[in-house]
Amino acid sequence: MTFRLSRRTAVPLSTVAVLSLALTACGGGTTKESTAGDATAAPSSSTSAAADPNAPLKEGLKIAYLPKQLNNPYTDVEVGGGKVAVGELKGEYKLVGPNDASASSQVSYINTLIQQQQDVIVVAANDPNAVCPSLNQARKAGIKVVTFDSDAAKTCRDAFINQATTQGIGESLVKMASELAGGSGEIAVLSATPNATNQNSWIEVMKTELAKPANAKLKLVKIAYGNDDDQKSFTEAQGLLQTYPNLKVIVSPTTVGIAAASRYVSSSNYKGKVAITGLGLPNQMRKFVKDGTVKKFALWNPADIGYLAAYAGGALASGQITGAEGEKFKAGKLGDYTVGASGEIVLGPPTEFTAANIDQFDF
Ligand code: RAM
Repeated sequence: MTFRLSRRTAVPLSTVAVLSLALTACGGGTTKESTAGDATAAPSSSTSAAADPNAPLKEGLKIAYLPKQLNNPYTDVEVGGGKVAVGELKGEYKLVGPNDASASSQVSYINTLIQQQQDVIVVAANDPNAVCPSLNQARKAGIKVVTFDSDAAKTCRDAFINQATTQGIGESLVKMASELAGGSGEIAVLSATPNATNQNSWIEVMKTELAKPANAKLKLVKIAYGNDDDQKSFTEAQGLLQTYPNLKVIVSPTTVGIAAASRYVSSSNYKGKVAITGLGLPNQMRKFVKDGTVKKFALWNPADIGYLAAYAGGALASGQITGAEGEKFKAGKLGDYTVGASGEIVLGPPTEFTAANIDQFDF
């Protein structure tokens, strides 16, 4: 497993507040997946042909990106990195996807990508199981499937690019919430969609962390879902504050949710009384950090996830790796990576953003 700092802008390491995370669960992956809907399971990567680390990287690979949804600023950054990497690989880049992150919204796109005989599909699953039959059809047709950002069930992809360890992200969300709540009081989660593999796996870790004696005075009163829709997230944040007058912190592990909640709080009487934290894009959150609504939040560089996914896809399609644990490949400017347990490839630790460092980031 290789850890890399997920920054795009070159700033001295000393100026970056890298979260100190207990990076213990590299193979942790998702917790909400099952093998349901997996009747067409393709053979697992570990039983495929042996990897040849010296195989030349193929040129002209057709690498298609299917993010959770197109109209999300996070997606733009993510696939932007992918496009750069596909260019470096001398491949053919394609981007398709739905405008909402609902569970079954991606299936028709996968079927079209199969017909188009793409070499690699890079997908952020809106539901771990809904995409499985089509993804396994793709794999049977010889297409390599790389999940990124939000995993599918492990039986229907060759590798998963995780932005950071699931354990580390969940722990950091609780740590930030605890700090902002002063160690006690009510907190609420404003998540993305109820089916999102990534958010659900982080929330599971949060629950485990909150059950520990050290967090006994923190009470999770509600998990609300804004569906990664700006307006719904705004309304849900408003509802949380009205329903729970003693709420101290809203933790939003989605860039859409944290921005909407911050916008609501920044222009309400709750400003300065209720803290917002979670996972956000520095460019979206800067104004809320500057106006004092938000003290701290975290993220990785989404461009690096898209970039790493292209190189992993290229390595898979070229036979350099099969997705089995321990295989190594090169990911351009990001350096060397090793496939972890269950085909998981971890980008690196997230970065914590505060007023002190936010201006050093431009994404
Ligand atoms: C939103 C999406 C995405 C997630 C980020 C943090 O943009 O839900 O999947 O990784 O937030």
